[in-house]
Amino acid sequence: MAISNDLMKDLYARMRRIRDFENAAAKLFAEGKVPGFVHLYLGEEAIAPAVCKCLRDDDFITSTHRGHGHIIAKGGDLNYMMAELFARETGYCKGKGGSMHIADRDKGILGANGIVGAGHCISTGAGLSIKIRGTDQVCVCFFGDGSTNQGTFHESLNMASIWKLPIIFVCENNHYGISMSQGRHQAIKDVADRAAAYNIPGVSVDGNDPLAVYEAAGEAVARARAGKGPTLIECKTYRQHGHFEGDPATYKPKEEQAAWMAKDPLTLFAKFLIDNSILSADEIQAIDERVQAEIDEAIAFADAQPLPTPESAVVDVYSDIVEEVRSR
Ligand SMILES: Cc1ncc(C[n+]2csc(CCOP(=O)(O)OP(=O)(O)O)c2C)c(N)n1
Ligand SMILES: [Mg+2]
Repeated sequence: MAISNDLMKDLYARMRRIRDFENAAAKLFAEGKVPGFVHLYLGEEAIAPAVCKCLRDDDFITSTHRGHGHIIAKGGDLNYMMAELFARETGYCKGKGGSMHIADRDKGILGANGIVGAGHCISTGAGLSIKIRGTDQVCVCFFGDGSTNQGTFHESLNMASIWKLPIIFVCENNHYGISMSQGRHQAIKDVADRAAAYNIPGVSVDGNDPLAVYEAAGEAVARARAGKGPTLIECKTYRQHGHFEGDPATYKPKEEQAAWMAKDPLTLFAKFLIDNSILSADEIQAIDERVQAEIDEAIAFADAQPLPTPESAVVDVYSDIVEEVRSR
């Protein structure tokens, strides 16, 4: 698939936006400005932007506990995201959900999720809804290597395969589930091998190379839109920080960390763009400065927002549908 220079520039900007948002979140968490748990996408920035570049606005994504990158890549609003991290009234969940529950239905973002493996089922539901409604939308399901040991993964791939649902299952294999390395939690090296059990295509790509991810995702999206069913894409990558902010990650071998840091997706892609005369170093710097200004603005916005009132703790406790049924 041809990849234009404009697309590559936009990919870089999206990756940079995630990198800067996450670095800011790490700093703000350390300063005590962000309550609750924060799981960062640092090191995995090549994946969600490349996949979401293949999507339309009316397509869906499901996310995980490590969701900031997915949400930013699908066009989530940085101000409302940051306000949610600050637990403020104007945040995406009115300050009640925090990092792990950000959703934006208008943008097809069906939600980050603290329940490992829940996204597989939500995507399968979204895929079934698309099929029943007869549209040509697709749904991307982002998930980690650890979650592929959950029953939900196997049940969802089975149903998606037999019903030919328009889903792209994107495994972000960062080689860890919390502190447990992939070699200790499953007896396979390539998660993509699991596609064979469900008779769907399974591909394994370098998850630190946005162009490789874009290529695989483009094919899978076209297949899903054409009614040919789901694909499993495994993106090999690495979680540069601990499982959550505050986890010192002493279980990660130093050589392993160093080897993956040398494959940092932002550094490599910037070098690729410069080496191939797609962007100059000055143009990269201009993008970096523009993105940093966006992040600074989001932090200033969040900081200026009010905290939720104590009374609001009992509002929106049930979903709209429950309220609606009750009022009948
Ligand atoms: C159903 C469920 N079981 C266990 C947990 C605890 N837990 C949180 S994250 C995690 C590991 C997830 O690993 P992976 O799917 O590889 O995602 P990663 O954190 O590496 O992105 C676990 C076991 C949970 N949140 N939900
Ligand atoms: Mg993992």
